[in-house]
Amino acid sequence: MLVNRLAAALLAALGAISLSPVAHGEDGYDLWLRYPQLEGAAAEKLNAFNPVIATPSTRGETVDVALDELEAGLSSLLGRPLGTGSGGRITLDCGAPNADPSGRFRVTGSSAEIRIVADEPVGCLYGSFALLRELSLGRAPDQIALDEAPAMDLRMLNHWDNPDGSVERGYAGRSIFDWWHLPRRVDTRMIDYARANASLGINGTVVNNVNASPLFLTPRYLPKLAALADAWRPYGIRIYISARFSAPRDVGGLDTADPLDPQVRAWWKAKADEIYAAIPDFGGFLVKANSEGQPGPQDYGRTHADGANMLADAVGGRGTIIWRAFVYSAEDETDRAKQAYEEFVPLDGQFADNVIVQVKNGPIDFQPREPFHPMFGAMPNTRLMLEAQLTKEYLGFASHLAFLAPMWTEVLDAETGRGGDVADIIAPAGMAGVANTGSDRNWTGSDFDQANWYAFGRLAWDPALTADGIAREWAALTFSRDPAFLQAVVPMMMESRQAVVDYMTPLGLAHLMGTGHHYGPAPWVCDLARPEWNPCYYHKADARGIGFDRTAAGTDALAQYAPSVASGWSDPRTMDQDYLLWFHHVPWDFRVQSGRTLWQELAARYDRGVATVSDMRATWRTLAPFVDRQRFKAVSDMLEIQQEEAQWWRDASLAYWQDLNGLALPAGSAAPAMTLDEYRALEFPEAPGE
Ligand code: GCW
Repeated sequence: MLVNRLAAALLAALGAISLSPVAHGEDGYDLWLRYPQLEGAAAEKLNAFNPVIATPSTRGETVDVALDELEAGLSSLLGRPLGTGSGGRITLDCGAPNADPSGRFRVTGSSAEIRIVADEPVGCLYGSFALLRELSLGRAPDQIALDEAPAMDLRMLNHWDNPDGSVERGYAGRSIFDWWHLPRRVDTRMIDYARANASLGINGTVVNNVNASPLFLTPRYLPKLAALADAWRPYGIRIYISARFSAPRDVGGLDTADPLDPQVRAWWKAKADEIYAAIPDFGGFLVKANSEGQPGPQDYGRTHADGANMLADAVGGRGTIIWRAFVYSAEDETDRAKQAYEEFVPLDGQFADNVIVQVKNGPIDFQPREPFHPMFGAMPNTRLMLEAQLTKEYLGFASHLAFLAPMWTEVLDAETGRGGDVADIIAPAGMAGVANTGSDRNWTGSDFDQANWYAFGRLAWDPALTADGIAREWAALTFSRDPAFLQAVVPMMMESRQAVVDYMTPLGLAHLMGTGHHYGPAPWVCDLARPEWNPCYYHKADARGIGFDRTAAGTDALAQYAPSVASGWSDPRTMDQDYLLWFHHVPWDFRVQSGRTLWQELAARYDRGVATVSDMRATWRTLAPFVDRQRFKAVSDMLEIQQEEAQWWRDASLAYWQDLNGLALPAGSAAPAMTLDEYRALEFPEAPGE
């Protein structure tokens, strides 16, 4: 096989023939757990080792799952069933189950044995997946030496799935949770979902939307939730639900949800007891309160801490309350980027021990690029968790290829100036990712969006991993281990997110997407009811200049950062230009660091974004020999859409800015294909996810 490929590559290089794609098709369902048969030296080494799984002395559901994974994965890598007689022994020493497992494991290989040692069974499961990953990547058994423990306790997905099967901001079909048939029927997808998560170390799942239906707190849903909890328990995954704060009123028969009201407190306590009776390891509640119309403690003149602590009291030592800091209000004239900090930082130290405050990566809302949220580091006496968004609400849905690990490492590595980088600040709590899964056969709507699920899990396990290392691993596991493939696909993935920034919101611009669905450019929208719904609120462009002044002369949002950080962003001439228009309003003829005027630089960045997408397409075209026909075509089709839409973003944006500033396009920059009015008239009634 390898020899054939080399020969084919040589001939292709000579221009003698064109390569035909790998013939068989794959639909992507198996994610990064495909374990295709090893070839070459890696196959020889594993065959020489000839793995035989030794039956561990202590068994249990999690150890059994680990054994199943090893058996299936190893035989798939070998292309034959495992032997039972003599051979290289794989031994598991898994400790005893523990309510609060560390997840730690060690995997060490020699020519005669691979040992998986863990503090408790789930560590053995993680170690088994890690071993399979190493072998899949071509590592020889006697070279395996892993000693790992997760950097943070909570590594969770947040699903924005609704009881009717729709998914808010979901671009991969319908919900994977079949509430209609649960609890009687637990779809096999629920097991494959758990396998995928466990393979990354993800240990918690919130199954319903933060814009929560109170249904999840009714007796009708309890058996459904319990059935999922039972299915996922062997995989080390605890179930959580989003709780609607007004549930005592909505479904509890009370006339208030005031967190200080004794009847309300008693209702939540009884509700928690009822849940724990059915699901002893229930994780807890995630709450979106007093944000975007959701009910919350402020409806009763109480604080976020009052609300969170009331729920924390109800679950007690049994679980965790995850309280979201994504709050903003139309009545408040304050810069939206400042509101969460202003509401929460004064409450530092007031939250109960089992409360975690969950903070989005940036201060606005999952934009292609935002500076890190100023709350990180500003609440030393509160556990803060990072919320990332896997589903690409503002980055082209599942249609555009954008690998998000570079975005997340940018945030995790950001120095807060107040006790470490963001990864340090969140270490005592964890990371949550808004899931991108759906009923589509490939789970995530596009093959490359699987990489974002993978990357999220890997970074929550170890935020020190590099984005390109993760890309390489994922691409090798998902498509091909061939070095020539990886050499081309990894750089393509690595530049993809910056490309989106360039063609959508270059130089620190943000929130210019279409109203409601958030797809496509709409920088011209200025007349929506709430000020901060309008792109114009964010770009503040007019005939003279563009950008949001967040310095002391403007909203002074900059002052929410530590002085050492704020000073780095205070001078538009010397600062990182990627955040320029986030923090500053500058004239169109402002000189940026490249020596160009701002207007020229904007045009250059849009053009660069479009050009990168063309390059990505060209790269992908060369990769047909390494990818099965079905997934090759699926990715090609998406890249074609992305290229057209990158151009659309660039053209429509430039047409609008030009309409404001009256400037000619810089030399060499092509005129938009349509008029501004034509771009403004475009509508997308079928856009998914709203
Ligand atoms: O990103 C915005 C989305 C809303 C979402 C909200 C939130 C779940 O547009 O759809 O609601 O954020 O994070 O609460």
